[in-house]
Formats: sequence, C-alpha cells, structure tokens
Amino acid sequence: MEKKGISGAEAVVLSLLAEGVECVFGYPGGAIMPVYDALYDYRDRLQHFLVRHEQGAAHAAQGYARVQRRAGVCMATSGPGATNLITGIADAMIDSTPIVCITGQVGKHLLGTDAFQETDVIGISMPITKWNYQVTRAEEIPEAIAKAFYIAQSGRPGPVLIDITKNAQTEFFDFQYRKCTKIRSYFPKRKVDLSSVERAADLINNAERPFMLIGQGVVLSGAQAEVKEMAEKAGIPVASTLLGLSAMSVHHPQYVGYLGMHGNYGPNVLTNECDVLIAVGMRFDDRVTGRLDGYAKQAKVIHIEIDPAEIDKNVKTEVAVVADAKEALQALLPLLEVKRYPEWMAKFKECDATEREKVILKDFAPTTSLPKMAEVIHMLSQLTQGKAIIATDVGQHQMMATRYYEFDEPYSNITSGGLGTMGFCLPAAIGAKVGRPDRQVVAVVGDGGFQMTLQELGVIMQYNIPVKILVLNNNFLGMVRQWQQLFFDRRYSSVDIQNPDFVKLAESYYIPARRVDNREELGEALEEMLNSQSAYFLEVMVEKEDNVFPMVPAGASVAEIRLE
Ligand SMILES: Cc1ncc(C[n+]2csc(CCOP(=O)(O)OP(=O)(O)O)c2C)c(N)n1
Repeated sequence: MEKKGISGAEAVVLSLLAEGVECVFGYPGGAIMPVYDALYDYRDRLQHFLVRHEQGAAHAAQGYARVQRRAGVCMATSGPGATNLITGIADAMIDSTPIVCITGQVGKHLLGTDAFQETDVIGISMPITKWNYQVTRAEEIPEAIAKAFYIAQSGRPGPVLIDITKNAQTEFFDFQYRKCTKIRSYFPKRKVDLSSVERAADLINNAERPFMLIGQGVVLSGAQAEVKEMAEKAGIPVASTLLGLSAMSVHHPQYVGYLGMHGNYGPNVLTNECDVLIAVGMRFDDRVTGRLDGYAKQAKVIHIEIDPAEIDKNVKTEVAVVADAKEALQALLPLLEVKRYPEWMAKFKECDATEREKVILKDFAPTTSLPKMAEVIHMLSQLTQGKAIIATDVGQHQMMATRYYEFDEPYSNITSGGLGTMGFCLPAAIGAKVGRPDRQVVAVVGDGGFQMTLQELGVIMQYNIPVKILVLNNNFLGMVRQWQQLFFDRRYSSVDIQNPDFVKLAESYYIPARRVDNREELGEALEEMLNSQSAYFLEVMVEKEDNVFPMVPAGASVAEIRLE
C-alpha cells in the first residue's frame, strides 16, 4: 500500500484501516483535531462512536475487544482527555485486554513547557501499558501503529498507547503501511516445550485427585474445545476463575464451578484436597487463592501460562509450561490416559449439596418483600438460556450475576476482574454490542456503579445501540455495606446512596424504561426487556441488605470459606 504526500492525521486513519479496524470509540479536542478532521473524510469506512467521557471510550474498546477477540481502539485529546482514559487502560492491563489508545499531544516544540492541555501521558501510562510511544514526526506513524497492534494482540494481550504530537499530525510524508509481525527481543509466544508437557502428563496420569483451574488465558487463546476434551478424556473436574467464566458450559458434567472469594464452595475447599492442580491461563490472583500459605500446599502444581512472569509469582509450580493455552493443551492431550475419578467427583457433588442447602436455596427463596439479586439473575439466565453476553460492573450484583448466570456460550462474560472498576459495565456493554450486534447483550449493574458512567446512555441514544440495561437497585453501595456489616460491626459509613429517578433519567435519553419492585411483574418485565428491539432500561428494586455468600474473608485461606 503506497500513497504519496498525506498528512500524519490521514496516516493514522489509513493505518487503522490497514489493521482492519471498523470502529473507534473516542472524544475530540484540540490536540487531536487533525485526526478528527481526517476521520471526517473516512467516516463511511471507519465509524467513530462519540462517548460522553473518555473512560467510556477505553471501556467500550475493552468490551469490543473481548467479544471480537482483537484490539479495540479508543482515541482522546491530550491532557484531561488522555488522563480520563487511564482507568480503562489500567483495567485492560490487569485483565489482559488488547486495546490501542491513541492520544493527541501538544506540538513537539511545546513539549515540556506546561503548554495548554499538556500532560505526560507516556509517563503516567508507563506502568499500565504493555507498550507506549510518543510520535513526534509524521513518518513514524505507520510503524508505531503497526507495532501497537502487534504488541496489543500478541502473547499475553494488553493495552498500548500511542501519543501523537500535533505537528506530527499535520506534517506530510509518503505513506506506506507494513503490518508488524516481529519485534527484536520481544517473544510473545514460546514454542511448547515437549519435555515439560511430558512431565505434566506424567503427573496427571499418576494423579488420584487431579483438578483443573481455567482462567482467561483459555478464553484468549480459544482453547475451550481442548479444555473440554481434556476434562472428558482424563476425567478431570474443571473450575473457572471469574474471567474464565463461559469458557466451559456450566452444564458440562465435568464442570464443578467458580473459584474465588465469592465462588462456589466445592472448588474452593477442594483446592486444598487435590493432589495435582493444573492451572491453565490463570494467574493465581489473590481473590482466587486467599491466603497463599494456606493454598493448595498438598498439591503438585502444573502451570500452563503464556506469560513467564506469572510462573512461580504467587504459587510455586512443579511443572511450568510457558505457552499458549491452546497449543499446550493440544500437545498434552494425546499423552493423557483415559481416567475416571468417581469418588473425587462425588466430593464436589457433596459440597454442591452443602452450598445448595446453606446458600443457594436461601438466595432463591422468596422470603423478602423485594426480589433478591439471585432470583433476578436466575430468571434472566432461564429466559436467555445462558446464551446472552452478560456485562457486569463491580459489587454484589457482579458476584451474584457471575454465580447464578448459567453461561452456556463462550465469550459471554464481560467484567472488570483485576481492577474491580465500578463504571466499567455500561460502556463495556456498549462496546460488546457494537462488536457482536447479533447477540443479546445485557448490562447488569448496581445503582452505584451505574452512576459512575451513566452518561454513556447518550451513546446508546445517538447510535441506536440495543443494549439491555438491568440495574439491580438496593439503594446501597452493596458490597461495601456487606463488608461493613460483617467486618466493621455494621457501622454503615457512607454506603447509603440516594438515587435519582432512574426511569425518568433513561427516558430522558429516549430509552424505554421500567421499574419493578415485586416478584409478580419480574418475569414479564425481563421478557419485555429481552424482546425489545431497541435499547431498554429495567430497574429492579432488590432486597436492600442481601449478602453474597459463600465468602472467603480477606486474608483467610480457601478452606476457611464461609457459607453464612
Ligand atoms: C471506581 C471504584 N470505586 C470504588 C470501588 C469500591 N467498591 C467496590 S464494590 C462497591 C459498591 C458497589 O455498589 P453498587 O454499584 O450499588 O453495586 P452493589 O454492590 O450494590 O451490587 C464499591 C464502592 C470500586 N470497586 N471502584
């Protein structure tokens, strides 16, 4: 591809097109105006979604990336525009989400002068990007953008940021775009080391109580079929981390549940009873492990992980396979013996029965005047047959949604895991719906988190994006209230939140809206929401002082999980 004498700004757009980018989430301003001017010329080929706050652009790019399995793109001006992206970038970094962020910057001659809207976004974003780079000459643009896409999407994915000074946007140069396929000293994906795979197979074949934990690495590498095959062939029970959810159908007989602080009882306690722990594409986050010196000490650990920095970081491994999850499992599968562990599987069933009796039946029991979150999610799950994309925010509703939505399709769970970013849900759901218009996308959000990015209702309105928004309103910052109740002697400090009339608010954005405060109407209201061709806003008033259990208290071991 060669074109002579174009501006840096046009080169930005052509570079994005050369990468197959179809849409950008962004917000204009002084230092990025030349790029927006170029976008005007290409508006038929590159759709720009005008968010209402740059944080929304980053989260929308994340939502898009998660469902499209390629980098989402966001754009902002210098100074406040760039700093508003930061939360989304940090979120993408800790949750390994590929996004390419493009920021405008003051002209090269003004750098370092405290010019209007000058911020050192390269310095600020250094620890939360996989790579960042400041372009000060137009001719650097194609190579910088090509590298940005390659780095964001290869190996363990992550966010990259390209900061482009204004002069570089307006200078002319001969444009030529070459995709990047290699960078010196950057080895994103190692070849599978067969000797470690053989050692892993040996451990698994000789195990009495093997247990497989799957994380987002499985989703990112598309290794769902291999996980299923391994579980079926070698008879291994499989549990998922928060970000691994939807990689395996909850209905699969080998699937034993969800790990972590509010996960299922069985997979948490039995982590401390397995003899071989096979962790695939997960990073032993503290929300999964609880207190490390009380975590799986009896087990020999096999860690299949693309990022060598994760090996032995939190949990000491017996065998490490540093590779892409899919490739590693493909190498491992033929070496595994066909096995069944009826007694071991029965232990998970026993734990399930305990959890059912102590937690689940209570969560579903209509004992309170207002519906409980679990009831709402259960109904949503039934009505969508576990086939919707569920975007969640952070808090009790997130844990309830991820506990009780019966995911039956891959790439369906979009949540902020590592950073726990309130405000993530709505813009991420928008990005997901833009990326997968053919799928039902439901944003399940708390009344607190909704108010952190609710201005993005404007994007839904302006571009007619049929996202379904389900606010579970307990008039509390529920998760913090739960902690105050359990660990701070019920001293409710600043968790009581007075809310606006959400229905009127949604209607002011021309989004059909309804409020439900009883069980009788709930099913019908959810159906109305799901059947709506347009966006729809449903507020469900839920039990105010509901708690999420089980719970591994902070600093406790997984074996100390509380059921009540
Ligand atoms: C940006 C941000 N600020 C603060 C927190 C701490 N925090 C975690 S959960 C939570 C309460 C969330 O309340 P709400 O959105 O109403 O959801 P609920 O827990 O009631 O379902 C808070 C304040 C956070 N995770 N993110």
